[in-house]
Amino acid sequence: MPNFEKLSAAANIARGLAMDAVQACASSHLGLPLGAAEIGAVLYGELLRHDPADPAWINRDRFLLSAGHGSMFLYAWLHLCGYPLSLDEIKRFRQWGSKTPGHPEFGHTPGVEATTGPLGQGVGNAVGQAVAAKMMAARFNTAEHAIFDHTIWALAGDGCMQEGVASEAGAMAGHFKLDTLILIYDSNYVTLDAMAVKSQSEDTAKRFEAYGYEVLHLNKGNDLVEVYDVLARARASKSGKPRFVLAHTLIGKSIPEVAGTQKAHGEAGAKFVDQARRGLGLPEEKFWVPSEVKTFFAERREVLAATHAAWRETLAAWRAKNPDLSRQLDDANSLRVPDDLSAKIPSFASDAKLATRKASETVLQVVAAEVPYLMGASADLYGSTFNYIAASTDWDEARAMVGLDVIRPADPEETAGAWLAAIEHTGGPTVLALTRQAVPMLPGTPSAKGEGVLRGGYVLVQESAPLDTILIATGSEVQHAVAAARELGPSTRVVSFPCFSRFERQPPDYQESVLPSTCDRRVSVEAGVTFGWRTFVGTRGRMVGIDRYGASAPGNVVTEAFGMTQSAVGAAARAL
Ligand SMILES: Cc1ncc(C[n+]2csc(CCOP(=O)(O)OP(=O)(O)O)c2C)c(N)n1
Ligand SMILES: [Mg+2]
Repeated sequence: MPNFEKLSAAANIARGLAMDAVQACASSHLGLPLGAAEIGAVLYGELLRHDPADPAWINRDRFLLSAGHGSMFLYAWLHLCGYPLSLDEIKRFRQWGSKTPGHPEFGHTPGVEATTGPLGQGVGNAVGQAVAAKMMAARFNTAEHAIFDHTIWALAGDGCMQEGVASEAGAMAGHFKLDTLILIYDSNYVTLDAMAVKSQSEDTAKRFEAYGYEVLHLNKGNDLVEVYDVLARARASKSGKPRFVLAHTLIGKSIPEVAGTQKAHGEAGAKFVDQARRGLGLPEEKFWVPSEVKTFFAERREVLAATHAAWRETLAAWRAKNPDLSRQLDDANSLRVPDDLSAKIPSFASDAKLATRKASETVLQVVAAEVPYLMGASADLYGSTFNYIAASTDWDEARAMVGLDVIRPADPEETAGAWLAAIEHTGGPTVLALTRQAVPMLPGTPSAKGEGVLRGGYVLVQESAPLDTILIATGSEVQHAVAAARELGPSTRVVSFPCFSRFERQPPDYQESVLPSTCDRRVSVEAGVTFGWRTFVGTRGRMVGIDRYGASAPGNVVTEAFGMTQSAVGAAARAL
């Protein structure tokens, strides 16, 4: 049995930290940290099997705060339970350069398992992590050794439950029986502007039951004994289903002037904090953590460290018995890509005329076999996209997202290069924008094209007379640029430009060698909005694109009607 007295003290200290931090910066959200303090105490004080001394322990339980606006909940508990997040960082809540930004950022703060803030998204992240947890157990556990048995916990609020993404991901977790997931719904009857009843009347627990969850009711979400009882049952359940805990809490608890109302959601309660702190028995000293709470968590850390050490022994025994699996685990963990991956990709006939989607299918079979940790998904479109990972048709919008590489290859060999680029890029996600239209094989060797894709843009057709005009294109439009260059004459260069962001990461002299600043007669061509192209064509340049919404017709009719043709590119170049 947990020591409820100590947990209760910890809950109130976490409340104090949230009050002091929000009061100090005069902004943010007090409602959730105060309302869910008992849930935090039971998780961080008792149930989570993690190791604050090693936030990267691979078999740790993960906790995701989907309701990211309540970030002080997370920071207070991470600090108290001993993650490397100092009290100074709590004092610098929401300040420039601190480890405690307004919304939790993955990779920035130790112990934060996902970037959250857009409501509902954390549920999506949690489902993804629950998939990964299932996959790790299925791939690596043996009858003798279970090295992966962690749980993904997520805390989501009313707003999260209203978001489509939470329903979509949530339903998927039910369908796939992701029993690695425990989703706690902080149902506190309040959203931002109003009482929740103004905007929702569904029976959310029934909805998740219908998705295939085991539903547990936590009626008194501020009663430590009941919180522990229900969450421990959720953890121990062998139902084989994800668990949905319907928890009722009092938003803003401990600030009576606002508790239970929408005024509790944000920082409005901050002006009553001095009185509220006295009500909790906190001393005048702000950001106060008493030694009994420090000792409680220090002792807890010892228990967790011992659990972690025992796991390490199991891991060592597992490694000794399963050298192949052991190697695979290390490869997956370091996202290793075999050195000879590109050599294994079959070459395409030089006269091939193939949709890049089709070429991608061929490449993907090799990549999936060689990179076993690759996980695939298809938006019920496998039969038309020929891949596990659905292609985006909105690549021009995706390009605007910071940290996302969008690659739009032009022919089968560029498609192979695009896959290699995506697989070797571990610094962020990559979108491959593939076409259903058959495209011809472009001039150039496979290695030049592969290398060119890695660089984001490259000279596909070199001019054979002093440079006069540069045509820059991506994807299925590169063929039109190549044809137009033939017609325009030997002073025309064609640049294939599959990935803006990769090109922008190249050294300036490489960029200059592809797009010399001395040549300002430039035309871009791409069957998408022209947004973003001005940077590369310059003020004098022209852009051939489609600045309107779509239309339906056979491919050749659409490209003709939208002017995605050799003659349109030629005309734009002549008009410069
Ligand atoms: C997708 C999205 N829409 C709107 C917001 C703005 N927003 C932040 S918190 C919030 C209300 C959330 O209500 P609830 O989840 O019940 O949180 P509580 O008030 O209980 O803390 C809103 C609308 C957001 N962060 N994300
Ligand atoms: Mg709410």
